[in-house]
Amino acid sequence: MEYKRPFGVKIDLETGVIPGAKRIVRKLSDMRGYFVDEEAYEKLLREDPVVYEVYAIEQEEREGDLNFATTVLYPGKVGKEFFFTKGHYHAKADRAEIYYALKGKGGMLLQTPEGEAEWIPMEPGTVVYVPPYWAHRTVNTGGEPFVFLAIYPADAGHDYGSIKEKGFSKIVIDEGGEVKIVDNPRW
Ligand code: M6P
Ligand code: ZN
Repeated sequence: MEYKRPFGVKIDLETGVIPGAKRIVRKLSDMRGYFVDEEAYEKLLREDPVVYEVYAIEQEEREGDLNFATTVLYPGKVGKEFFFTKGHYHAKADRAEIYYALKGKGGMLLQTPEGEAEWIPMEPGTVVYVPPYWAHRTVNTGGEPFVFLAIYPADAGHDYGSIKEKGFSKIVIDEGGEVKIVDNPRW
């Protein structure tokens, strides 16, 4: 049998960069319709900031194998809403995932297909278990880049559809300097 070769890579803990990884950049213009305050979105779009970058080491989509990726989620807000990742279910919905926070401050919004939401705060050292079937989105609630590692089954895939349409049942906002998890008015 032909074995795959093992390897080690070193994550730059300051920047989140994984050498040799595939880099994906998500700018504000890639996230039209995701934020609640459309006026604030259009205004900030003139600058079109990078919202997050992903550095992914991925294998062929095969059961039993693992992918991993760092995400560098920049600080910022659209109106009151903190910058976040798009968020997704897994295409193979029963696949779980592990996140490990490396730098900065934020949290994860998770949601069942029925719309039951959970908020897990994250700081360096926090490990989050994403159970099968839960959609997941990370949010930067701090003033510096929020960097974390994610490890997920190689055949999990991404299902963005329903999150792109409806979002999560909760949103994460800055209310007078405090982080608040409130009902999504568009849900
Ligand atoms: C983590 C992993 C990736 C995911 C990325 C960005 O690194 O969960 O699979 O792609 O976050 O999140 P999204 O795909 O929702 O934009
Ligand atoms: Zn995932």
